[in-house]
Amino acid sequence: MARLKLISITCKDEQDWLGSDEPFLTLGNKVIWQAHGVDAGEALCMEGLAEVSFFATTKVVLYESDHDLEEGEDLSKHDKIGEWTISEQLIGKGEQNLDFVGNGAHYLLKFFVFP
Ligand SMILES: [Ca+2]
Ligand SMILES: [Ca+2]
Repeated sequence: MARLKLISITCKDEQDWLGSDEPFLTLGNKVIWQAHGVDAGEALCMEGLAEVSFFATTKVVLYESDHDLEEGEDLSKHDKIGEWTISEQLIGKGEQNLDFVGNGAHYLLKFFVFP
């Protein structure tokens, strides 16, 4: 088992051409974080989020929404920015950085993996 602790996400490039972004992050297909009105250059703290336990690996996907999220909807309708698989092999390796680049956007996620 491992625990994923998210630290922050920085918007380096917005997905929407007009206005600000509404990014959200899923872990194992469950929405665990969402923000509204995000502009390039903004760094958003995620340290208030609960740690998430996982076994072996977990998939993290970043999307940008153009309409309100609805319970149980098909998340693939949203603009997907990128996805990564986080492994428990990162335990004890210190702060990690992952770039999510796609659909015209660029976000940087920082996190730790603890035992
Ligand atoms: Ca969009
Ligand atoms: Ca949007």
